Amino acid sequence: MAGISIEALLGRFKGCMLGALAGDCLGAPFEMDSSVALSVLNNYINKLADPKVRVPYKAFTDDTAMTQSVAQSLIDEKSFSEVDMAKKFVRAYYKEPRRGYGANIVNVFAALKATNFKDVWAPAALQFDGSGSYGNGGAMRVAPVALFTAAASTEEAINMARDSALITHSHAQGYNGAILQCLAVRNALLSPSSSLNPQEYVEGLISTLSKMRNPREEDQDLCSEGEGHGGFVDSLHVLQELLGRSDQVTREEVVERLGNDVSAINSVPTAIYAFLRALQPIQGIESDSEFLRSIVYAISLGGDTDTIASMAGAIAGAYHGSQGVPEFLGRHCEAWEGALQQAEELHKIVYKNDKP
Ligand code: R7I
Ligand code: MG
Ligand code: MG
Repeated sequence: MAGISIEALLGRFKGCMLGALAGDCLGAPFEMDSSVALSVLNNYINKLADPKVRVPYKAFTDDTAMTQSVAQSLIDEKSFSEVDMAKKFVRAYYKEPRRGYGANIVNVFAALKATNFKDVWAPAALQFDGSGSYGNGGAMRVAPVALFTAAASTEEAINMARDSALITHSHAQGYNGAILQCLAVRNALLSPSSSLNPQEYVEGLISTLSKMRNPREEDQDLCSEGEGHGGFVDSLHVLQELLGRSDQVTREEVVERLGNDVSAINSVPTAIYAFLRALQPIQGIESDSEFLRSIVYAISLGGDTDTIASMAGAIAGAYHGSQGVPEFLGRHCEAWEGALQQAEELHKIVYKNDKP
C-alpha cells in the first residue's frame, strides 16, 4: 500500500466522498455559466467560511444522488451488482427527479422501470439510436468504485468502473471516462502525502490506459486519435503540456484544449487538470487549501461546473484526505454526514476483510 496506513486511508476515503459532494454542491449554482470570475468565487468562499454568515445550505444534484447510490449498492451487496445498482439509481431518481439529471438518462430510468430490470444493460445500449450516451454521468459517480477496489488489482478497478458506467452509458467515451476518473481517484488515493509528481501521475494514467486490454472494439477510442478532443490519452498528453507551463496557461486555453461540457471526453481530463494545477498556488485564488483550490479552479472554468468540480474534488479529497477539507464546508453542503458515513462503511468493508 505504498506506506499509507489503514487509518490514513480512512481519512482519504472520507476526503474523497466529501470532495465529490462539496464540488457538486459548490459548483451547482454556476452550472452552464460560460466562466466564473475568480473574485466572485473568492467572495463566495469567504462568505461560506464566515461563521456569522447564515445561508441556506447548498443542495446536491444528480452527481451526488448517483454517487450515493453507487456507494450504497457496494456497501449493501459487498460486491458489484448491476441489478441492485440500477434499482438504486431508479429509486433515487423517482424519489427526487428534480436533482438536475442529464436530459437523456431519464429515458434509461424509465425503461429500466418499465421492463422491471429484466435486462439492465439494454436501455443504456438503446440511447442515441444505439450509440449510447457519451455524457459524463458514468464518470461523475465512479469515486466509490475507486474506494471499493482500493485493495484490489487495477484490472478489477477498471472492470468495475466500466460495468458501473454501462448501466446508463454504453458509448465508449461514456464508460472510458468513468475508467479514467476511477484511475485518477485510485492513484491519488494510493499516492503517499506530499509525494505526488504531477507529470509522473499523468504518465501513470497514460501507461495504464495504453496497456489496458480492450475487451470491446470501441475501447480503442481510449488509445487512438479520435474526433474533437481526441481520445483520453491524447487529452492526457495535452494536460501534460499544459502542466509544463502552468503559469502561462489561461483558463480560456484550458477550456479550449480540454473542454468543460457534459461529455466525458471534455470534462474528465479537465477535472484531473484542476486537481493537479491546484497543487500549486493559482494567481487570483485566495484560498490556501489545495483541496478547496481545486474545486474553486474547476468552477472558474465554467460549463459543467458541478460535475467537473465534483470529479476534481473526489480526486483532491482522495489525495489530501479529510484533514485537507476545510471544516466550514460541512455547515453548507447537504448530506455531509451521509458522505462521511458511506466513506467509513466502504473503508470497513475494504480493510476489515468482512466480505461475505
Ligand atoms: O451523462 P449524464 O448522466 O449527464 C450528466 C450531466 C452532469 O453535468 C450532471 O450534473 C447533469 O447536469 O447532467 O446524462 P445523459 O443525458 O446521458 O448525457 C448528458 C447529455 O450529453 C445529453 O443530454 C446530451 O445532450 C449529451 N449527449 C449526447 N448528445 C448527442 N449524442 C450524450 N451522449 C450523446 C450522444 O451520443
Ligand atoms: Mg449535476
Ligand atoms: Mg453537471
